[in-house]
Order: sequence, then C-alpha cells, then structure tokens
Amino acid sequence: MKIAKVEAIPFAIPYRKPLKFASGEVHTANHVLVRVHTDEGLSGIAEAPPRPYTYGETQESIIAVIDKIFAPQLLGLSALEREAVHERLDRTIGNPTAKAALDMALWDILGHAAGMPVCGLLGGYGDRMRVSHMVGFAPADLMVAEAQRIREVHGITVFKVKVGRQPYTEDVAACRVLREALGPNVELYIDGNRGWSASEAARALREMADLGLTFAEELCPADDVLGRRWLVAQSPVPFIADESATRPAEVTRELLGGSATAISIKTARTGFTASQRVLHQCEGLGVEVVMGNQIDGQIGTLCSVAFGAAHRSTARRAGELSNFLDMADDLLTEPLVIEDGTLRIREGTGLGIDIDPDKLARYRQDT
Ligand code: MUC
Ligand code: MG
Repeated sequence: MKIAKVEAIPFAIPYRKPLKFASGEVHTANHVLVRVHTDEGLSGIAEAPPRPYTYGETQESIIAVIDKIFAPQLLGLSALEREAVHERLDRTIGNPTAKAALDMALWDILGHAAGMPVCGLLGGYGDRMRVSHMVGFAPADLMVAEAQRIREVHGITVFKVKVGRQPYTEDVAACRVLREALGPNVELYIDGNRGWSASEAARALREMADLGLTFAEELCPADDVLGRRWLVAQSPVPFIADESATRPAEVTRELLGGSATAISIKTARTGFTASQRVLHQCEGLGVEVVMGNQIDGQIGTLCSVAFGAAHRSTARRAGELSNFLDMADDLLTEPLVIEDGTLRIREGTGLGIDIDPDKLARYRQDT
C-alpha cells in the first residue's frame, strides 16, 4: 500500500457572514484539499485551512510545502508507516496545517484499508459530539441575535464568545448582554486571540465574575511570560491555550510553566497522530481539553468530530464544530447537519468523506 501520489488542490468558497476576531477575520475559505493516493487504488482525503495571522501558513505556502518538500519524501513509503512519515515531516519545523492534512488523509486510507471508520480506529468511544458555536465580533445586539438564531435553528446551547477588543466597554458589555439574553442554562466561554494585556484580562475576568463563564482562552500573548502566569494563577476558570500550544512540546511548556490550565485540540493543526499525543499528555496530567476549530470547512469538521467522538475526554464537552455554517457552500455530496446541538460522524469506512465532483470543479482554483 505505497503512497503513489499526493494532490494539494486550492479551492475558495466565500463566507456568507465573515468571522471576525482579535487576530484577524475570514471572508473567504481559501483552503487546500489534500488527497493521498496509494498504488493499490485507495485514497485518503483531508482539508488544510490556512490561518496566515496565526501560523504564517497561506494557501500558496501549504501547496508549495506539500508539492516541493513533503510529497517527494513520502512517495514510496507505505501508508501504514505513519511513524516513518512523521519522522520525515518533522524534519521541517512549522507548517502544522499542511502536516496535519497529510496525517489525516493517511488515517482515512487506513480506515478504508481496514474497513473501519477512523473514529473506531482512534478510540471508538461514541459517534457524535455536542456542538459549541463561536460568536465573532459584532455590535452586542447582533451577537445576541446570532446566538439566538443558532440556538433556535440548530439547538446549540454552548457558545464561545470572541473577545479581545476594548475590554470593558465592548467585550465585557457584550458578554453581559449575551448572558442576560440567553439565560442561565446556556454555556458561555471566551477567547481573546491574544488581544488583551494580562492586566486588562485580569480586570475583565473580575468584572465578569458573575457571568458563570466556563473557560477563558488565550486572552493575552503567551510570550508575555510572567504576565500570563500571573493572570492564569488568578483566573477563576481553566485557562485554555490555543495558538500558544500547537504541538506536544508547546503543550508541555505552557502547562508546566503555569501559562495554561486547559488545552484546545485542533485536528487542523495536529492531525490525528499528534492530537492523540496532546490528548494523552493532558489526560496524564489531569488537564481538561476542548476540541477547537481552525475555521474548518465541512471536511475539516468531519475530521474534528471523528477525533472528538472517538475519545472519552474530548467527547465530554461540546466541540467547536459549527464554523462551516457561515460558509456559502462546501465540497461534500451530503452537507453536514447539526441537529439538537449535536453533530454525528459519517457512516462508512475512513472518514466517510464523499466529495461532489461538480462542486470541486466549481470551487477549485487551479484549473
Ligand atoms: C480560535 O479558537 O481562535 C481563530 C483563529 C484560528 O486559528 O482559529 C480561530 C478560532
Ligand atoms: Mg482560540
């Protein structure tokens, strides 16, 4: 089952509603479809969503690193030799999203070869996850209207509120209005994408002490080393590291250094292999995890839910699986549906990804 061909296909799908947050905004999903083919006719699929403002990767850089550096090193290896694959990929520092997509496409092949769903191969804990929805920057009344619509249409009752603007007049005020409008039974947590300073974050957390937040994520830069430790030590809720903990070594540093007390796992950047390493690290240390979202399309979301549903500690709480709802279209033959606040994995072998050829033809940018 040798790797015979690797494709990195750029595609672009507009957002109906752009997502805005402290470190950037997304208007079009300029993603890369990654397909790995074996000499026996099996193929695996995944999606790489570049986040230039977070990791420095772009659609062009992902295609270049796959075509010029990664694919030539993987051709001829067996799709089963995942340790050897990672040994080769890890010679190159960085490029997490390109590596993750290759890893997940190989797991997809593994699932097809074994006649098993990837979720079953990973751990098989369940077949679904509760969904958490991200509410991006907007005037407070529009943030409320969005959360109410999402709750009404999709049954979602867990919301991650983007903060990182003016802390007290905009962010704290928006969180307060959301809590008042949505009531006590909705779960709220916040993500600052590094937008506040440690002292602003400490004051904002104090001002929101009565709002019953469950988590705070990446409120200030992790490079503000002592300031962040000072903040995390006084945070009344677990403090999630997201973009500051993008691989196992960074997770170790953030947790042992006291700069984080929970971890966001994003399959878009750690695939399945390194996500399992991060997960097991967190389980060993007794640290909570959240399945995060790198603003994935439906293919990436299927990857996240396969991983999240597969393990007890990721399935325990709602995963961030709804960003695709803001996209105008996608590539799957059967679109994903979130019902009663829940998303299920796809039946069938591998990841159950079935690409609509007409949609791919319409949105791909290399033809
Ligand atoms: C998040 O959790 O921060 C925004 C940037 C990114 O890389 O992911 C999103 C969501
Ligand atoms: Mg985040």
